Amino acid sequence: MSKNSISKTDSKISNLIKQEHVRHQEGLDLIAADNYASLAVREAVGSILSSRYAEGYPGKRYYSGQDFIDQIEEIAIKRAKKLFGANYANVQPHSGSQANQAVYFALLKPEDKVLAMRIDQGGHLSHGSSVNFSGSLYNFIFYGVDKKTEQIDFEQIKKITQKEKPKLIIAGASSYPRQIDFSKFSQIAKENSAYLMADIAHIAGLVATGLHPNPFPYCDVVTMSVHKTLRGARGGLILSKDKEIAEKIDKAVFPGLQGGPLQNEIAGKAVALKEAQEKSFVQYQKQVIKNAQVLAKSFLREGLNLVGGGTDNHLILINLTEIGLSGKKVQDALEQANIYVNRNVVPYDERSKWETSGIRIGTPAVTTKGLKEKEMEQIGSWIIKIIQNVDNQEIKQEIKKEVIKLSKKFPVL
Ligand code: DSN
Repeated sequence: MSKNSISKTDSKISNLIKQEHVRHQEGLDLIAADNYASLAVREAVGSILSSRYAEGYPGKRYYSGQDFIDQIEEIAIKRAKKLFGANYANVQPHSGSQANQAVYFALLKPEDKVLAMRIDQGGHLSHGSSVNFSGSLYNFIFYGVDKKTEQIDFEQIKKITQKEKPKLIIAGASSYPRQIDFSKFSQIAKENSAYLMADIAHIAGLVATGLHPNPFPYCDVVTMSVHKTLRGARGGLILSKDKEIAEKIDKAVFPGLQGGPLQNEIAGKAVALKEAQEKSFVQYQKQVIKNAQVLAKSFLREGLNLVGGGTDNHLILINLTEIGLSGKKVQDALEQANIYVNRNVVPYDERSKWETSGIRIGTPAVTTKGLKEKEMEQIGSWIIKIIQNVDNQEIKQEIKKEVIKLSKKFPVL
């Protein structure tokens, strides 16, 4: 086996990694699901653990030599429980989507009814989309947001739940800019004997620091991905408060759905969960919200239409319908100026999911880089200028130069 580093053994891949790094040094990643994990997290992920197999759980593995692997997983579990106030944690899911899959596999039978947020109203692919395993295997029905306020419509949820009696209700979203009231969901779930699951993938960092209400004690199960606002290694996490549910979930993750857990990612999750308990992490999350609110205000000042009227969290969804531009058009125009966002459907969108009528903008990654209110004002004005001059190459090139200058002042590791 070669002992040389990647730059010597595989120059193609090595160069592409370097170019991706330069792209981040010279650009602004405003994709709401993105973030930059710390060097410590990345060291854990790139460690010798990436080559290990460890099917099973701590103390009950199918291979020998698991002393240290067990200790790492136990630490990750302990930290996850402490941070979110849960009684049980499974840190093995390879992703947030697989965490959701495991909960469905544990609590449902094929064809069982599940109530979730519709994808065009803010929900997620794994919450019953017809093109996803969830929508194929289970009988998903949907709630949405109120047409006027664009906030979760609890009256609608109550009515649908009473009529349809779903076995599971999902509270959670991937493009919802407002706080989620888990207590209201819980009341409806309890009255109708449904399980309640919160998918906090996007807001996990805010929940961990008390800047968004905690789904516990209201929910039976909580899923998340660890690498968004929580700023950890890539992967998923499942928390629960009930022993019986936790045992079902453990069986669903392994041997139900996954084989060998990614122990390197579990070590990365453990490191991130420690970082999330530090005071500086609370400051970071506060800045994530402040930065999103500064951006939101700058858009509102220019008369842009924001879904839900603004933001309480790390993301903003601009509805471009009145301007007559598609999300794709604006996403591509911003990319030409090294500003990265993703196009997103908006409530009651008439465009396809490929084109969309919205763009989703998030602040976790740029906040990790160290950008604050002043820079967000500047970025807001660039985004507005590009939306107003979407086909003007000269303006986009001018802004690109400014973006590179700004971005270089805030290097990423
Ligand atoms: N891909 C993530 C997002 O963009 O929200 C969801 O899994």
